Order: sequence, then C-alpha cells, then structure tokens
Amino acid sequence: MKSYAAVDLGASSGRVMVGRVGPDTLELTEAHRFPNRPVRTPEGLRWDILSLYAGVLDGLRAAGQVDSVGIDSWAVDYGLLDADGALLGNPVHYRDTRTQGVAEKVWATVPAAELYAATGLQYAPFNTLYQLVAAASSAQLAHAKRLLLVPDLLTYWLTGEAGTELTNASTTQLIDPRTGDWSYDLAARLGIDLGLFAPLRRPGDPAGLLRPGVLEETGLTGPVPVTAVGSHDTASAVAAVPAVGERFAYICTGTWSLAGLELAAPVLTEASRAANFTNELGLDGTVRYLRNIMGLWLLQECLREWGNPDLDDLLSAAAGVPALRSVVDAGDAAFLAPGRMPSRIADACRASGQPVPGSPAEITRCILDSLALAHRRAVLQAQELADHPVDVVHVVGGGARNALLCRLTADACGLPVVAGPPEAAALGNILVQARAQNQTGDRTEMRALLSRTQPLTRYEPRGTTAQWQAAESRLTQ
Ligand code: LFR
Repeated sequence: MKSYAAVDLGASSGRVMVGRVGPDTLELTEAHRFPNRPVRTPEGLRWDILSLYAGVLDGLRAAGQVDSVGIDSWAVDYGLLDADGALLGNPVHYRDTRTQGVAEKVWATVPAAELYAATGLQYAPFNTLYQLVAAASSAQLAHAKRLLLVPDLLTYWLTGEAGTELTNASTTQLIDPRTGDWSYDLAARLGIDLGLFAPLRRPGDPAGLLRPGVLEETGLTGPVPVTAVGSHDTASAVAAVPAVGERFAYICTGTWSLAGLELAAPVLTEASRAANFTNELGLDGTVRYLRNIMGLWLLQECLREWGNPDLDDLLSAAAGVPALRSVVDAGDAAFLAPGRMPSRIADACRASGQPVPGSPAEITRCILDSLALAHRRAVLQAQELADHPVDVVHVVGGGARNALLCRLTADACGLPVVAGPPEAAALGNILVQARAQNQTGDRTEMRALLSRTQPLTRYEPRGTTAQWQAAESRLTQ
C-alpha cells in the first residue's frame, strides 16, 4: 500500500487529499481544505497565490508522510518570473476583464478559422494566448524571463524545478493537438515568445523533490518526489471517469461543466469550430473533446447574492418547481463575469419572452434545467461531430452529488447517467502518481480500479426527450 498527496485547486477552494492505493484499494481522505478567494485590486481581479501556496504547505503537513505529491488546478492562468526566479505580481484571474476585445485583434492577424485549425481550441476570451496578447505591452511581461502555469508555479516553489505540464499547456492555445508540441508558427505570428515556457513534461514525469525548506516546514522526511499529473484539473477528472469501454460521454461538473468525449485524435473541422468544441489534451495522447458550459458557477454566484442559504433546502424546493418553465443558454459567455447573477438570469429569461423566475427556488430550477439542457446539447453534438456514439454519460466532480442535476441530465440526454466520483480530479491526480510508481497499469486498468472501489449512482432516463427538444428550440429562436 502506498499513499499520495493530491493538491487540487478549484476556483473557490483548494484541498489536499490523501489517496491510499493498493491492488484493490483506492481510498481518499481530505487532509486539508482552504478557501480560494480571488482579490479585486486596482489593477483588476487577481489570484491570491501566496495564500494558496500557504494552503498547500499546511495541507502537506496535515497529510503526513506520503510517497509522492501531485498538483492540479484550473487551467489557462500563469505567473511570471523575473531573471532571479522571483514572481512578478499576482497571477491574473481568467475572469478578469483585460481580455475584452482582444480576440478581434488577434483574429485580424490570425483568422479564427486558422487558429482553430492550428490549435483545436475553443474560443474562450481567457485562453492564455489572448491573455498574453492583452499583456503584450505591460512592464511585467517585458521583465519576465519565465512563465509558469499555476500548478507548475506551485511545483516550482515546492521543488525548484520548472516545467510546463502538457495537459494544461494544451489550454494555452499555443499547442498543436496533433503533435503535442508548441505551435511555433502561430506564436511567431502573434509575437508570443515561447522561450518563456519551461520544457514540456507529461503526466507521470518526475517534477523534482520537495526542497529541504519545504520538508522542514511540512515535517515530512525526504526524499519526497513531486510527480507531474494531469495538472489541468479537467484532465485529472477525465482520467478518473469510471467508464468501461469507449462508448461514453463525460461531464465534469463543478464551477464549470465540461461535457464531451475522450478521443484518440482531435476533431478540427469547421463544423466543430462553429460549435465551439475544444480539443484539449488528456492522458496518454488522448484528446479531451469537450465544450465549456458555465456550470454550477451560475448557482454559486446566486447563493453568494442570497447570503448562502442551505443548499439542500434550496434544491428540494427547486425540485418542486414545474420543469422547464424558462431556460437560459448556460453556454453563454455573458455569464462569465461575477456579480448580480439572479438578475442577469431573470433578464435573460425576460429578453427571450419566457416567464421570469423570481424566488430562489425558481431561479435554481431555471439554472438546473438550463444546465441539463446545455449538457444534452453538448453530448449530442460531440457524438455527431466526432462520429463517436455513446451509451452512457458519466457525471464526475462536485455536481455528481447534486441528485436533481444528475436526474435532469439523464432525462435531457435520454441516456443513463452514472454519477461519481465527486472528487474525480483528486482521484485522477492520485492514480497518475500511482501509475508512475508502477502500482496501476494503463487507463483501462485505472478505470477498472475506480469502478470496483468508488460508490456510483445510476440514473435511468425517464420519459421522452420531447420537452427538452421543445425547450431547446425555444432557446435557439
Ligand atoms: C475547470 C477549468 C476548465 C477551464 C476553466 C478555466 O476547473 O479548469 O477546464 O476551462 O477551469 O481555467
């Protein structure tokens, strides 16, 4: 039996989980959870990276002796280091407004269709490429000698070794998904210096040893290796989808819903671009062909506005609200920024001529119906665009605990939903570390271990999908 620490940083909290792995064992316990509170400074919205790093150190201390450590977090964001290796400012939050209007400038140099053909990445205003173009004339970038994506930055602080983990690098929009290498030509055309990036490493590669100072601070006894995992949280979550066979879709639910397929090769067609599907990279050269849907962010922002009422009470009240009275487009980037979410949702319903939800229960129901509808759309379109039919939808991540969301998703997709594990990102992180120590075999074996050991809930679809189709056409009209 071996133990691994998974550092898993989400948009609203970070956690250090300990995984115990044996031939028929995969147990997860939470060693430490800490808030992730972005801060609005005069310059804009920033991540409080020092408090996150302090949370990681506290978590490693709480985790106790482990055989390895792995780090995953949200994607696209980065820290810049100067020539001395010191951090230049707090990493910018992907919900910051600095990228507004930047895409149009980029497309004037490299048309959107060419960008997609080269990188396979969906349009999202926050892709690292747009962030770098937005920062092009900043003093920080001018002084930067190194760019490290968030998990790579924390790894660097833990070990002193700089690298760029590939699954997360694929979210920068600077990687060619066919080769898994940088898109040199594209970067040159946009004046982006790829020399800022440290060498690529892949999930399972060694990422150094905890520095003596870190050992001292955490009370661990060295050597403790840090292992590169799927450092993009969604890559780790997809690695932990407990699927049998290949005919499955997944939805990683949390702040975002990431809905799609695991493929052997990217889909770079014009139809795929028009549908805004992304080709991010996963474990073992796989492609995460998926769409970003606003996810439970919509509800989290409402809860914040309502003063954080009890979620279970709210969800049972929402279950009693008539279904599909009004829906919004949960894929709409208009919902990206924080603030005023209940009234933004009400406005969207009013603008599309639907009944305007008023009470928290009605708004919650509108959000969950809208998410299920967006899940349906993504699952159907992904199968069609990739010519890859599925028999089942796996819901992993925090939303797997939300029975109403899982049930509505099964009904909307007209497919069984298998819900769980909720801590998929941490489990994927741990399994890659275990594999690096030869404790598990390939992806199929990892998934078999998950389905043997993790409690899963199955939701069979009810009724026909006619009312979902009707809601869909209401939305597209
Ligand atoms: C989910 C996630 C998504 C990414 C978004 C922003 O946590 O990593 O995959 O698109 O956050 O980084």
